[in-house]
Amino acid sequence: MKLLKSLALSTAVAATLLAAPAMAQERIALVVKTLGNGFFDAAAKGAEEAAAEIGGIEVIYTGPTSATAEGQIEIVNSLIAQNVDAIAISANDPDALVPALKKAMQRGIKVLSWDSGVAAEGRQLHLNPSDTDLIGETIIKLAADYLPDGGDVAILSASSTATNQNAWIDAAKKVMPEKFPNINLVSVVYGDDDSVKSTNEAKGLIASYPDLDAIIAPTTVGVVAAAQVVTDEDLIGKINVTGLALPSEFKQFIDNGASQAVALWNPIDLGYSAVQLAHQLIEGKEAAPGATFSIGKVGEITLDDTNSAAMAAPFQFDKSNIEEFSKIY
Ligand code: RAM
Repeated sequence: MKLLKSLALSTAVAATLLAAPAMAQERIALVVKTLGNGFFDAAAKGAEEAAAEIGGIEVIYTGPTSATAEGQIEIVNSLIAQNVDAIAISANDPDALVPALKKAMQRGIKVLSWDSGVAAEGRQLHLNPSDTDLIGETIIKLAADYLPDGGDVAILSASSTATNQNAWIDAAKKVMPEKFPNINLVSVVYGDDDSVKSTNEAKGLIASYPDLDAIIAPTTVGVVAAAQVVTDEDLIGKINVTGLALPSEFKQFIDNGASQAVALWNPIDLGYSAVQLAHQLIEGKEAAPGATFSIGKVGEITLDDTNSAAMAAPFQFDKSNIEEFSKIY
């Protein structure tokens, strides 16, 4: 009997020990520009996939209700208080987050930015979705492809401090004179990745520029708002809406003709890669120029001299393939 009891006990102990590795040992916070954005929800799905694949990881998916640096600073401070193991952030501002993120790093928390970067002193590494110059060229080309004789285009961006959109817009402006000399950029406005503000900004552009041929929105929130305005104002066929769009949210505007084509990378893979990178930093891998990191099923990246790297080239979506991609993200 005694033997049986101790056998039962040791079996219970063994079971607990076996179960232990499945318990979360690493807590990785995925901090996004704003909650309620389908792009970030897709990234969070990928983050969970990576956590399940690696094992022993808890993903804390969080972000402010509007796309501001202030909201993100509050969140970062609370993550420091919770002593998470890593913070992976898509930043609303390259500089404003630096002091809070530096504090996190001083406390031993690993910090990386992804999607929208923070300045180099505020993070250990940054993961771009794609090459910045390539995205800049892509967003102009998407409009130019349907304007053989040239024309007037306007950009409806996210927030005016968003690192990623600002870098893409700069890259677009840089490539225009040489590669798209007959495309005229008349205005850049900011919808803050907020549907209502983006809708109002799109309406404002249309009212101010009656000859506008295309609206380019390099934001998944802005592009939907602009296409809805063009649809509602009966401007399909006159103004082509394009930019970076999530196929599941945007398919209806390819179907109704408000847009000819848009582009994006895989947001699920982006969130997945962010967690893969955070995990390796937690495990002690050093981020330094030239270092190669594995990003699991997505492949591998090598850090450049600013400790940044890019994931993959954007895909283009049009009538021929948006249906298929809309089922994925
Ligand atoms: C919005 C966000 C995000 C950007 C995409 C394309 O969802 O601004 O940062 O990468 O659009």
